[in-house]
Amino acid sequence: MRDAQPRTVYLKDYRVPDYLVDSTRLHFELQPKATLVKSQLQVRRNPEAGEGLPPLQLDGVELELLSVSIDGELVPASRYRELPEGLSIPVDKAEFTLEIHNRINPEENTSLEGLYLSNGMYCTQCEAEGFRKITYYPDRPDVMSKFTTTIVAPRQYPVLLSNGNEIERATTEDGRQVVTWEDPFAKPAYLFALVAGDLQHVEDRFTTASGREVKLQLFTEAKNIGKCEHAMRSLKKAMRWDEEVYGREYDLDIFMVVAVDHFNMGAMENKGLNIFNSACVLASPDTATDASFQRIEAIVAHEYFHNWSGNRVTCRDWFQLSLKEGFTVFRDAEFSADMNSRAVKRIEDVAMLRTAQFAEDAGPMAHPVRPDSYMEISNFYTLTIYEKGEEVVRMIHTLLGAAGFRKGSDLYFERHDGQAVTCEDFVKAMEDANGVDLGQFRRWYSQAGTPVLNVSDDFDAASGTYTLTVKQSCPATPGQEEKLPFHIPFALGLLDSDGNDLPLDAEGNTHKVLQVTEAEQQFRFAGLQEKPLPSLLRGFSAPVRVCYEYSLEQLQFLMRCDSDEFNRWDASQRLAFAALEKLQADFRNGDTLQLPAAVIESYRSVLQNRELDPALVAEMLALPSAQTLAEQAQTIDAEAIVAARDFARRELALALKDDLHACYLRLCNEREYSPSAADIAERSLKNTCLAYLAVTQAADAVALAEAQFAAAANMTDSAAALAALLNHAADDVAQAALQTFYDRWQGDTQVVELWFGLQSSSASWGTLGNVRALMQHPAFEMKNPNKVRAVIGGFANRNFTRFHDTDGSGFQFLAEQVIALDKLNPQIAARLVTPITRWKKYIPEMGEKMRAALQSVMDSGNLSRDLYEVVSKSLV
Ligand code: B3K
Ligand code: ZN
Repeated sequence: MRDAQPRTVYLKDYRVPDYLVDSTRLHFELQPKATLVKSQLQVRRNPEAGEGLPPLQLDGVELELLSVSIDGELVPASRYRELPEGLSIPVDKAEFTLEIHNRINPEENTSLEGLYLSNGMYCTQCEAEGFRKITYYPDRPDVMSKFTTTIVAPRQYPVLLSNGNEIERATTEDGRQVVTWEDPFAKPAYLFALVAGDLQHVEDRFTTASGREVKLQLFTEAKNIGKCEHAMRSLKKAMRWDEEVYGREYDLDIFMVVAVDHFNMGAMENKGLNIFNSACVLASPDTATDASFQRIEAIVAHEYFHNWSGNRVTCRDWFQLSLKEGFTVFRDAEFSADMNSRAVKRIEDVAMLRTAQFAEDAGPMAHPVRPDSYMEISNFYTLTIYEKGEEVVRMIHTLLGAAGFRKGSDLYFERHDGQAVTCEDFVKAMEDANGVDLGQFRRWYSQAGTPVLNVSDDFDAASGTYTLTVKQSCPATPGQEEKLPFHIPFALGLLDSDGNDLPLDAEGNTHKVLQVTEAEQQFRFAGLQEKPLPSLLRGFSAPVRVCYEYSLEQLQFLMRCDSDEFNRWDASQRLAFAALEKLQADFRNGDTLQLPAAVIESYRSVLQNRELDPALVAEMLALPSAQTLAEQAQTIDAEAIVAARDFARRELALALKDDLHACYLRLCNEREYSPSAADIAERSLKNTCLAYLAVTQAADAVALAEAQFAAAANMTDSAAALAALLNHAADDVAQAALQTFYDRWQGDTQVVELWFGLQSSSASWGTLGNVRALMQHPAFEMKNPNKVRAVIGGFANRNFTRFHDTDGSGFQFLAEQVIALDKLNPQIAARLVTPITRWKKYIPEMGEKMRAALQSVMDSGNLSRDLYEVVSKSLV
């Protein structure tokens, strides 16, 4: 647990490492409570670090030190110093072999960082600073070393894995297995991995573009062996895509993936041995929803892509995290767009960015894509680093074009292969390969906050000139009062009154990317017959908010005619947002709520549009989530948001009942399940219709949900029907469905997680009492992050209605759970506390209740560094 005031680490203090480690030999004797770790490091003074021989500083946390030797000589304990989080060893030569023996306790390790046990299987998680929980080491990404790993384990762990290639296998006299792995690529310790367990595997092969054969293996517990096919297929697609789009081939002879149940995040890109949260790799049609299928495809690809963007070229320090994460998310997003519907992928990503990343940017933990400081790096695996970081890379792609971007990425990989580098090196490679200046663009890396573009226009009929005035600003964020103007690629089109795109230049281009670089700028378009309608920020070409006064008619027109599918959706969101804002105001004033007929008719025409991709129709029909509305509000009045949204949803459902029903029936089919984009799109629209119909609570609508629940041949349909019943059927019907579902799936970990999540996130079913009861369920486990995320996270993040109950009980509940969790798993506790850190944005009576809950976390005392950082920064 933490010192009184945890230290803050600053980017400006970065120094190259004093010593380098040319090779690392690790030897593990696995025991649940007392694993013996022996490490042998070839250490060398870093010639770039200056003169003299300073003491060797090693990181180490929660380790039992047994011995230290240098060149075979035991160093007496009186010579070295044990520090609170490491070891300081005096050095008198520039090159030496350091040998350290220490013991660790994997069974007690509930932080899931370092070496730990998950369902009896040993596994590791070392990023960012978990290796120091395994042995003393210079645990920083700019120390890259060649690792050889020997694992000794009893027979009940027949599978013993580490990075690279297996080079030796033997049995000890007492019958234990000994396996040695060697990774030919130098890597930082955060990419080290070890797995030992009684696992089965599926195997496949991939032939690279240059004709090398790679063995692909996916390991899991025997009961899950039938759930590996989709991930394996996704892996092969990703390997091919990276060759075709980036010219990147895989570099080892074997690529392994292991599924584990206890995991803090989605997955980890350890060299040659990716470790996955089971929920992000295992799927079968009857147990996984479409969303899971797509998430698995994306995450398998993401981790695979890291082999180049992260492993071959890694980060110099953790301030550069977005170098690998932003770039790799961009790579996986483009991969998913190529494999599925591009527009729908973009809509999903932007909806998430706007809801969650914009909120982060406006909250107490706001930070730039390349932060300047942190207390605990685990707190910086954020939406800003990942998703806004992605947007920054995407903007470079937009500015340079696909071919220019590829030239830049080729140069980046060639120039920096085998190095630990910075975001600056990435931008420089892009500049050098294209002969462009991205000087001002770099502000995206250093300035936090979401820029706002205020757009107004004017048409001079006499000269046929249309003028757009764009003003940019960016709100203050912690530590950054004033912002300089950003370089914003602002894509747009202009529509004539027939809905056609107008030519925007002499070449007749109808799509243009304006370079917004000043605080205020004007752009002129000449030779127009009539005032055009602007379609702004097409494809969401920059992570900004655009304010432009569209009329209801103009939005309806864009929803119908815009050639940019993303902006059609965006117009639907603007239209819904305006309507919901009015309803919120009426609710607050005690006025009668009314949804204008014109709004209802816009939805009807979307629903009746048979030309559009059904997935796009589903996205356009869905009202912005309560979380999105909260993010967009000046001051959050949760009660008004819920009242307005529930009212609008019900009005739409009642008015469109017949269309919804017809659409639902049209999309029902008996086809065998496939996670293809076309089939997913149809299920998405069908289940959107079902959810709307259920809102009416009419007997025939509930019967429809019951029938779908009974007959569903895949998990997408089954879960959608169960959700509809939980939200809108009578309690006894919902209860019976829950029981049937549990009886059928209780043996399946992933489905039970889904079952938990559906309940805790249901506005009707997920009452605080029911959520507390779920935590008593035998399948709930506080030490398992997936269960915590499903039950507690489902309630706090996805059950807006109940979590924001006006008595504040939801906030107190969250505070209690966060305090309890912090003792087990600080990373998860620090993440889970987020909803109550945004208290300043709420109306005072609710904000105060949230703040009090947050204060009670602080007052509970002895917080982990992770939780302390978030809570202390949020109470300011
Ligand atoms: N790089 C890992 C994240 C590690 C998080 C450690 N707290 C997964 C990923 O982004 O691919
Ligand atoms: Zn990643």
